[in-house]
Amino acid sequence: MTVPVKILKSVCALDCPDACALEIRVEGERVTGLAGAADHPVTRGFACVKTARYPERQEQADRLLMPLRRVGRKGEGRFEEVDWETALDGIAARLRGILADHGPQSVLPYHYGGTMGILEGESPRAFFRALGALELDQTICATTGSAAWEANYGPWKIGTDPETLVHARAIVLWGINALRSHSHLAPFLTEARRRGARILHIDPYRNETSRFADEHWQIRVGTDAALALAIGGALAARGHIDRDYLAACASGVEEYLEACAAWPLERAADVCGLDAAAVSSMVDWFGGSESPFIQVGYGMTRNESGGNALRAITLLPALVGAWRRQGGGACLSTSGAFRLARERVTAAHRIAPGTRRVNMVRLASELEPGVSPIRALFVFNSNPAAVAPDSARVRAGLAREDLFTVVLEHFQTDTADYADWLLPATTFLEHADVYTSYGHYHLQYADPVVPPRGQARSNRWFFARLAERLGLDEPSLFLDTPRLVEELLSSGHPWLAGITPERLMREKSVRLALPEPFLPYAEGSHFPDGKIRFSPVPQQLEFEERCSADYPLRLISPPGAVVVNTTMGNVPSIIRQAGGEPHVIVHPADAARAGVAGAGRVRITSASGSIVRRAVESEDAREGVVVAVGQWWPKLAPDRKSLNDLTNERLTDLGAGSTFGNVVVRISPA
Ligand SMILES: Nc1nc2c(c(=O)[nH]1)N[C@H]1C(S)=C(S)[C@@H](COP(=O)(O)OP(=O)(O)OC[C@H]3O[C@@H](n4cnc5c(=O)[nH]c(N)nc54)[C@H](O)[C@@H]3O)O[C@H]1N2
Ligand SMILES: Nc1nc2c(c(=O)[nH]1)N[C@H]1C(S)=C(S)[C@@H](COP(=O)(O)OP(=O)(O)OC[C@H]3O[C@@H](n4cnc5c(=O)[nH]c(N)nc54)[C@H](O)[C@@H]3O)O[C@H]1N2
Ligand SMILES: [Mo]
Repeated sequence: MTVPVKILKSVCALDCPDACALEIRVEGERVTGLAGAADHPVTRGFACVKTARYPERQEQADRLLMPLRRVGRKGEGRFEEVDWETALDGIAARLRGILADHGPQSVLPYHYGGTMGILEGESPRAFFRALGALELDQTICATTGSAAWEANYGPWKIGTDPETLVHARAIVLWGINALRSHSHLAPFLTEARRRGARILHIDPYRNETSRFADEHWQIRVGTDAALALAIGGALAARGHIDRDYLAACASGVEEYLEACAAWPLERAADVCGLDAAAVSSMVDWFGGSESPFIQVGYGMTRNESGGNALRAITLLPALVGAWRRQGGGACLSTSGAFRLARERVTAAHRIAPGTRRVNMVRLASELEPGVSPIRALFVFNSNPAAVAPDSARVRAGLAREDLFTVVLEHFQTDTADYADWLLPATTFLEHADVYTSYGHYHLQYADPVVPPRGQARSNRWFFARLAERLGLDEPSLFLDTPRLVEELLSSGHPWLAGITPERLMREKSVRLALPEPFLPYAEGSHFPDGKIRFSPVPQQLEFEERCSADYPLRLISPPGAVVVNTTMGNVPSIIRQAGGEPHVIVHPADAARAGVAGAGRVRITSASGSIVRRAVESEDAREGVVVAVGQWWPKLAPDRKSLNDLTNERLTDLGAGSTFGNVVVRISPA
């Protein structure tokens, strides 16, 4: 008998700016293929290397299919299968006890970017708010960039429409490996180049984007603000700035230009480790272009000066009036254009006065044995035992017998090993959701394309059933999908005009009703006075965490090519493609100095911990910089340790964000 084959529409839920429209091949109830939707203006018919492997992940034999109850020691990862009634009753009973003994401020939800879907990603917040639990500040990735952007341009992160980049003529990819982490930008960049654009990449890690670009500057980590201030000063000195635009649309420019004077090009080039002549000619190229454009990434903000750096860089297009022209300007994120009424599905009004906020970067300290007031932890859409800073201490906290931990997952991750209850979650192919994007302006909706495997259930289903058992009365927890979509679309914002729930659920992808042409800052900022803020002037900050004789190298950890954070990290074909084990790139001169030239595996040590990794010697890493490529499941690494055993809880200059790119280390023979 032949099994019927269907091609069904979906949306990639992985944490990536591209939020691709997908076509999923389904045979019976199995997912057997996946392609990028040809009719989506940004996806354009191709899926990236990671998403292309999702069918394998979806059908993998080790997917969690039944609720599990811990039988071993904490962290040992031994469980027994139970049914959902038993799991829900058991969790409700223990939680009631914790609430009675310690109150709701002993309960912490921990969740991040497992899915970009709003219903599965954000709506569970309503459960915790109805309970009166701790509020999680989601600082691990984007708050430094957000705070920096919004300090310049006012509320809501938006930027140049990527679909208009074909009109840009001077393109700077600054601190972003766009070909890897935002790969659907590539066709627009290629077309812009065909029409005459040049592309400059600024990154301490020479990667596929450097090779794609016309020019690459291998800048010293964390010195971008100095470079941007120097460029700003030179643009002014050479008459490239748009005085009319600045007079009408900006404030603090005089103060800014005075500060730039402290950064002559030669001084900046020296601090940044760049060629002064190249920087000088860039100033005329960028300043003389009709439509200069800068794409920035979050990766370069993950250090002590990251917020100031992002501010300094993204003021440059304003200085030359680039926002007035199609394709000109800058982009960090497009996410602020999606003016959904998220507060109505997350019960924002129920955050009680006096609720304590927990910075997720500080999870290790928050769970500290002996002192932590946290007694119950719910983890979903995240893998903190691997991705949170100072992860050995995170795992010590997770190992506490007095911490009740519930994990909702697809697989038995390192975090899942520490669960008291490990619950099988649905994938984006098995549940409905609404998707915004941080790299384009199309709102999307996806229905499930297959039924859940085994007993997998959605996050939403789980929290609604638990809420019933606890007698929580928050109505949004019990709404069905069409009603939640209706709530989300009910903000009345003009950019959602004409997008009804029926239309979104029928058409699946709908472009926001943005003005045409979309020139978001052509008339100034979104502050009440409409001015783009050059003051307080961004500064090049000195790092407190300095290289020393003990720790002479700086470690950065940009995204891997074939994984997304740790998602996909247990897919066999992905592990093969990633080289079988995690690696770091070390400059040959650094390897020689450390006595590890040709060593294969090396030990990497920071003040927080020590791990062993395969070393690849290459000038793709700037001298003085160790590049750890991508995250890995700790238990699948040769020493079963996390890259984040090396990182720490230090916060950034703006937005209280993570400093994964800040750590100083040494390497030595393994
Ligand atoms: N393939 C893949 N794609 C991903 C992800 C993934 O894990 N894998 N992760 C997703 C997620 S969660 C996010 S937040 C985004 C992240 O993506 P972004 O941060 O937007 O972009 P990245 O590609 O990480 O670019 C960061 C680049 O900055 C460089 N960098 C580090 N420090 C500095 C510095 O001080 N100055 C300068 N100029 N450059 C610096 C790094 O070497 C890296 O190449 O990507 C998403 N996309
Ligand atoms: N050293 C270092 N550490 C970093 C970074 C770095 O650059 N360097 N980057 C940081 C960044 S940018 C980010 S965004 C974070 C990412 O950290 P996380 O957001 O924790 O991302 P993942 O590690 O991919 O873990 C997501 C988990 O969610 C699960 N999941 C996916 N979909 C669903 C679902 O629908 N329901 C449930 N219940 N689970 C689901 C996946 O199986 C996966 O195990 O890591 C940070 N950590
Ligand atoms: Mo991220």
